[in-house]
Amino acid sequence: MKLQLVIGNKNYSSWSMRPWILLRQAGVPFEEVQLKFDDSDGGLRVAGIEKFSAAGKVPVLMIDGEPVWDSLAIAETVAEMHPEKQLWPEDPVARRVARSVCAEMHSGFQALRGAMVMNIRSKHPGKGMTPESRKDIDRIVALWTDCRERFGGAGSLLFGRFTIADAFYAPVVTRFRTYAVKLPRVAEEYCEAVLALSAVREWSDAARRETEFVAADEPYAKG
Ligand SMILES: N[C@@H](CCC(=O)N[C@@H](CS)C(=O)NCC(=O)O)C(=O)O
Repeated sequence: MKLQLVIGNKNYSSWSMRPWILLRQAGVPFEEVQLKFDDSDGGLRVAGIEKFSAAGKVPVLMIDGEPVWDSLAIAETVAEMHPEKQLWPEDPVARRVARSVCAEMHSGFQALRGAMVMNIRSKHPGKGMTPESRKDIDRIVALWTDCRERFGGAGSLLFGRFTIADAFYAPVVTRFRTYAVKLPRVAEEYCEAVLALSAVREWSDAARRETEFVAADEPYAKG
């Protein structure tokens, strides 16, 4: 089967980062197709996406030319294609919690996502800390702490070894670095573990090398 993952700018596209980290960290071979964000007409669009998906957003996983769109659908599809990689936790209770925390990430934390947009190559300490984003951060810290305490014993990630849940929270970890969010020890150690993943390092290094400036994703850039 031929897998192509269509992604956006590595510095900015948090949704693209999730399945890319998943595939790379799990050792699933794929071809990367990178499209760039275009905000020249005031909005944000992905130039060239219409060739891959009518939904108009990245990421898209092309499987033998057939699209799977939306990060959660891609993650479920990859897990189904590779049962041997155990991309969800093996234990049924842990697996239910892992699915729930991914769904919560996928549908929630709008305040954090809006006020602390992903921008891996930049540093904006203290920016974006509103009462609403604080509430999202507190919930994420509680959720990480619960996963680490109940299911994380066998390793340093949410469910011990690497799972889809870590891929889903990787862009939150990079945001916490960009905005220098102070965290309790368990959460800080979890961030260190995610940043040490080879796939996260590879993506972040590539993001830092990117030079495109997308104004729509740069609320804190000096004018
Ligand atoms: N729910 C989607 C969200 C995808 C999404 O919003 N992608 C952004 C880039 S990170 C995008 O393509 N934006 C361009 C647009 O909305 O036209 C997912 O989980 O994949």
